[in-house]
Amino acid sequence: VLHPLKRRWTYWYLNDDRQVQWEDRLKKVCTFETVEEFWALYNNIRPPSGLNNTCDYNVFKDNIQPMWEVPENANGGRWLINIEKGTSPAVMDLIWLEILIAMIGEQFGEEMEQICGLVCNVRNKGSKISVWTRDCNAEESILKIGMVIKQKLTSAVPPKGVESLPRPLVAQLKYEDHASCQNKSGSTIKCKHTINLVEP
Ligand code: M7G
Repeated sequence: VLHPLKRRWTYWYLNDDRQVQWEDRLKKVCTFETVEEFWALYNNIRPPSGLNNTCDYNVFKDNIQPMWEVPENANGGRWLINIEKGTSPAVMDLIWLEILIAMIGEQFGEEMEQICGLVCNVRNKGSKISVWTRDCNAEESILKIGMVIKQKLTSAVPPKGVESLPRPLVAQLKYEDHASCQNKSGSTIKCKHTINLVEP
């Protein structure tokens, strides 16, 4: 018996071929709509920590392409988790899997409508994991989504073979809109919301 997910999702890979345009580096890996199809895929591909520098993974709702230009993302933004350089690979992979399972398992409740997908940018300078949402002005939804991410990162259980994890897994989540990421001049991205996972 297969266990259907509420919706179909598509897993994408951005390769590290810097000779070609960004759009041409982006490839669909697979579309899945059952729990079993998800694990069959997940267990057969490298975790984010196994990707080369400059590669990305994206898992998006089946009808949404993982790029700024499409209407579902044009006015959107992202909850961003900065994975500091030097973070253990197990921590990055766990953050990715926790949020991925929360997303395809519909753990964001009514705010699922705001969610477009999940991205991991693997970068030597520090990787990034982000949840892309549809409307960067939907304050209430954005904050609810942020609180679910916070809760997932607080309760994540280490996988077998990983004895100890930093608690919390990361210190902070930041929400920023895609428009200001695209026009970034230096490091002046305005961050619209912040959630701290550690008490100051
Ligand atoms: P990034 O991968 O988001 O962050 O953007 P990074 O600076 O940490 O690598 C890097 C570059 O990839 C951007 O400056 C764009 O040239 C290209 N790029 C990234 N995204 C998400 C898009 C997109 O959605 N559409 C297009 N056309 N280019 C993108």
